[in-house]
Amino acid sequence: MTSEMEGWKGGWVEDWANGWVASRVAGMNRSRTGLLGAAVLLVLGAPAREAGAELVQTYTSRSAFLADLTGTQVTFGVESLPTGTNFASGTTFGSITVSNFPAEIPMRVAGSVAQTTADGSNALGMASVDEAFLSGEQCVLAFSSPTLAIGLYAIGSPGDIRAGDFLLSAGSAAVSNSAAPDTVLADGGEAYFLGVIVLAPDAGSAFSSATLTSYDPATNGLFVYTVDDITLSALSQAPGTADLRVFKTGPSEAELGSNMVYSLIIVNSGPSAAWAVEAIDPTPSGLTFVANSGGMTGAFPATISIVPAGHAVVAESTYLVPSGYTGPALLTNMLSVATPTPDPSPGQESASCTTCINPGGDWDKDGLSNADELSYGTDARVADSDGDGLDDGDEVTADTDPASPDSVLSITNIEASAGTLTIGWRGGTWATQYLEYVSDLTSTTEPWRAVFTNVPPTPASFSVSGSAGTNQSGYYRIRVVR
Ligand SMILES: [Ca+2]
Ligand SMILES: [Ca+2]
Ligand SMILES: [Ca+2]
Ligand SMILES: [Ca+2]
Repeated sequence: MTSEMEGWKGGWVEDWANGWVASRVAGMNRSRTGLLGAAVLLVLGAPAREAGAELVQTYTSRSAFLADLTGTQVTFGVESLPTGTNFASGTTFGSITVSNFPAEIPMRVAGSVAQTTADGSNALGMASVDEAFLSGEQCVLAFSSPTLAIGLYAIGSPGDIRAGDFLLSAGSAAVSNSAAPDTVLADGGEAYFLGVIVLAPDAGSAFSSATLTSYDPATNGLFVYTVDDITLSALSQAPGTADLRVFKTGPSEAELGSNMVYSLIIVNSGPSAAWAVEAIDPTPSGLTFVANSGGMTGAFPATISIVPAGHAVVAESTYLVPSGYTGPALLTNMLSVATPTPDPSPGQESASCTTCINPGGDWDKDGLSNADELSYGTDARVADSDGDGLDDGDEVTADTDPASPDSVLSITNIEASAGTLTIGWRGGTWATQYLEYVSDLTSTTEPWRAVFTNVPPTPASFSVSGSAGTNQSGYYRIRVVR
């Protein structure tokens, strides 16, 4: 640790000799015994992310935080007091009451033009020689009304702050700083942004206080920092509503071994932002998910933290149709969205797209292509879809319904009575039906010959009786031609 402290000190403390912040060594010299122990306790008591925290978005970028904010914003940076003013823990400024730990040392308005951030040159510090908080100390903010968003800067000396030195907790959410500052100020001070926005706010999710904890001096060494640009939003704001609708388009046909690309659009017609929008799009049976791109990345379900009113999320979804595809010929792929934000006009939160796979194939070898099977409503993987004994393709030839067992070409009765033979059959309407006869089924020389021709349109049931050709013993069959 010593070498690291010397590393950042080189040439910099001199530059900052009159600045608002002192070195890590100065911090160590401050007479605050017992702080290290207190700091350890704070670590143990630090709030962790809880289940359900997906309804909270955390930020380490102030611009990203501001972009997601809705509602009235309040920014506080002790600009109302002159630089150098001390004030006691528990002082209220407008809607914010500021407390510090340890409370016996007053807070101080630190200020330097070179430290200017969004709200001016003042910052919140402590009434010590360096006018700053020391690691292990914390700043507690209490709000006069339920709050749904808070963001602030914790500003450290150049090179002094490491990832995890700060933790901002609000309600059930907590966010700690990353290694890189969000912005570097004119004098080299490094500003780490920490922000929390409650998504899909309801009565129980707002918070009334937030705590900035700085901790782990045992690991990270002592450091000092100030607090600035405390931004609150959505004070007492009623939850909004968002009219979401989704669109999905894709190829009408796809071949085995090829990729399919779907276009997905999620539109929020407002009036408010939709929070924590979850896009649900299960991979259809038989397909292999390849990738999402655009406004959604990663596999489904995909969560979009916010869709502002009047905005759309546009993405592309790619799937592979494997060469050994075993799914249905008519493939349906559905996208639906869910958000805790109420929808004033529900009913358009899902959209599906259908595709004929391998339209020219005849997987069940019943004489119907996959595309034809779709048009007839038959199963592309079952030759006799309706189980009536005739394959789908043969039924189409006979002009019977391949999807109905009640419609089939079949001889229904052969009766001999008083020397008269009656032969009845049923079939379709638009195929020419030939009643054919052979006297000896085992003959290799006697051809089947037509003894009666039924010309379309043919009735659903028909019979012949007693004519010369149909009144002889032997074998009969019905042949159809279209
Ligand atoms: Ca077929
Ligand atoms: Ca079939
Ligand atoms: Ca059939
Ligand atoms: Ca049928």
